[in-house]
Amino acid sequence: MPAITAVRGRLVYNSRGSPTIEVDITTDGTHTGRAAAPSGASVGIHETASFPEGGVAASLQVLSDNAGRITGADPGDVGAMNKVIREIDPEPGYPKMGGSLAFALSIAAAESAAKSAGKPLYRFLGEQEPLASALPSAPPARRYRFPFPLGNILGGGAHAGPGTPDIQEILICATGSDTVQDAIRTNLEVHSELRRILQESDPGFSGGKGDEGGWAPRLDNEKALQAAARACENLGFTLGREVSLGVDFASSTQWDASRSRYVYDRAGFENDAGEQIEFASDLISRFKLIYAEDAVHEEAFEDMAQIRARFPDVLVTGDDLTVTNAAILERAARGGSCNAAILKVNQAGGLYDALEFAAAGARNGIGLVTSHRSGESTESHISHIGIATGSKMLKVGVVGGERVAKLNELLRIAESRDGGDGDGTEHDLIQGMAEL
Ligand code: 2PG
Ligand code: MG
Repeated sequence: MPAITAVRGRLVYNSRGSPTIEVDITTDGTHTGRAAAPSGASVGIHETASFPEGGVAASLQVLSDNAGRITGADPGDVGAMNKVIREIDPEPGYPKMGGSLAFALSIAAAESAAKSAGKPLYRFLGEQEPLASALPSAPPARRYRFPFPLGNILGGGAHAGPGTPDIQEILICATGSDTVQDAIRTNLEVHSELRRILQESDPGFSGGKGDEGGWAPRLDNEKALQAAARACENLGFTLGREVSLGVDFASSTQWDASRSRYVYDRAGFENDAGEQIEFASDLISRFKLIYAEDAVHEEAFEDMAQIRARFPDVLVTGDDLTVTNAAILERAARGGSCNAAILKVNQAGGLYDALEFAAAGARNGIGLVTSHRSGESTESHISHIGIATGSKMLKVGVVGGERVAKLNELLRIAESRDGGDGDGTEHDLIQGMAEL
């Protein structure tokens, strides 16, 4: 059994310049895994809080107080690691250590265990319970596929300043690509053509970007979507074929619960619950969206179900709605609220919680979209998590060092395609793109 021989934590900064926690875990004195926790700007009310009172310093104190429990533990079993973490902080939501420490500890442990086993991280994770037996093709017959990269090309809402659209993200996905290399290149081309269009229509456009590398122009929702569609068409693509657009409405940002209305400050209108369903449906139809995330606020399960019923071929996706919580996903599945859900490990806290969520998704036929946060590290564990969980898409942006790191990791993993990762077993072959 591999055993953790050293653990160390430190304060580092994320892509937004906010402090976060990084953890190093060494297995058998040799194999070190490292993970730094990301953080969101549009945070669901049911998400795990990142830090306890006292912030990063308080989490680091919990880590050093409990280093003795962590050393000696088996990092090769995500469930066993979860037990160790739960001994330190048994309450739901990690009130003592904070979700960020649970994230960094569990991912650093998994990386060091994968290294010590000589396996790529995606395969180490794909073999872990409760995920492995919930997937349609369990080991040893497992077929790993690449999720479609889904990237932010135009940002607004909580990710960009005044004058930008109210909706948070306009996303590109190269739905017609049959290789991950082509999908990444296509997303980059659209991002770049969109800049040209924005510059042409507003010579004063500074080239400014939002938190995730999408352009942040002074445009309303409608004009922003038109510009994104034009960028695709200028490159000779037909929307819904070679490429498709998606939107993260992040509607909880607009939702004013005291007045039961969605307030679109920047565009200057308001929607009641029914009008919001029509507003989102209209955009989905006119722009042939393949992907619609949080089109209504985080507690509007029935309104989401209406959108889901209208658009069976669209990935009607929960993010703030489902917050990487297996129990909430089961509820959403029972009510038909979504056919896809975002998986962000730090929304749940630890890796084991996220694997439980992925297993719940697989059992209920809910497609997964593994996702970055707007405040990111330069690491690329989520590229492996996306593959391991059989995600349909990997939402990681298009440009920016912390986003490209995830895409470049997909390119490295693709080198093992058709050749396996060297140990000659069948189940490690990467076979093409996910089914949308
Ligand atoms: C989202 C995410 C990532 P944040 O809402 O989906 O795109 O943003 O990390 O700010 O919650
Ligand atoms: Mg979202």
